Amino acid sequence: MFFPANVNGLPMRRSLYTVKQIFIAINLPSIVANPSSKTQKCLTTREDWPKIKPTTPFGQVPMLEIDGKRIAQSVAICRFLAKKCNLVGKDDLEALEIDATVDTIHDVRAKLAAYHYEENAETKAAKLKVANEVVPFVLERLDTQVKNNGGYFVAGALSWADLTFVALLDYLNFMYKSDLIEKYDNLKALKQKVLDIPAIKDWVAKRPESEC
Ligand SMILES: N[C@@H](CCC(=O)N[C@@H](CS)C(=O)NCC(=O)O)C(=O)O
Repeated sequence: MFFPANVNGLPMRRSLYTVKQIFIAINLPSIVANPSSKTQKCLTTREDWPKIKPTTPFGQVPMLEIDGKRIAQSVAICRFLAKKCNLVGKDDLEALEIDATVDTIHDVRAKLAAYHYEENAETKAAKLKVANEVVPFVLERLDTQVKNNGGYFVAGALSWADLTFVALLDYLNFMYKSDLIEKYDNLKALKQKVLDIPAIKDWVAKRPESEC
């Protein structure tokens, strides 16, 4: 379950689901068997949120429901689903590198969100200054990481770190108001490779408009 916006639910949605508004995915076996398939879902709208909020574990979405058990936290949910789809590397060390990359991507997201959602003009300018320093520093290193790993973030194979990065890019660009990867050829190639995966290509062509 998540909002129809390019926020925390996006990596889950882009890799695994098609969705119109907010939904509860309840048929995990079918997601795992066919990640690009439409799953059983319970559609609702943003207006329903005040009613749904108290029924979620911590008053937030995204939320995954399996066999009546409701679980919060997008990164934990993505990691769980990635395990089911063999996107977590082939050993613990690769899994660690993938986790670390996902955390780094979310650090960038947090810096940009801190700037984007700040309302005080002076504080916003200070947060933009921080973002302007941190973002290129990190992207440069992520670009080199992809270059050194056969075109993916870890061990020359697609992982949920690659999906997380590409899934969040639109949202990151929206917050930063520019194309973050314009100068980074390896990240651009990675983006294209992920977007060319047939199930993802199909989803991107059909997905509903995001609210942001
Ligand atoms: N750390 C959580 C953050 C979740 C979060 O911020 N959810 C927002 C939407 S993206 C939300 O549910 N907002 C509605 C509310 O708090 O009432 C995650 O990654 O899942």
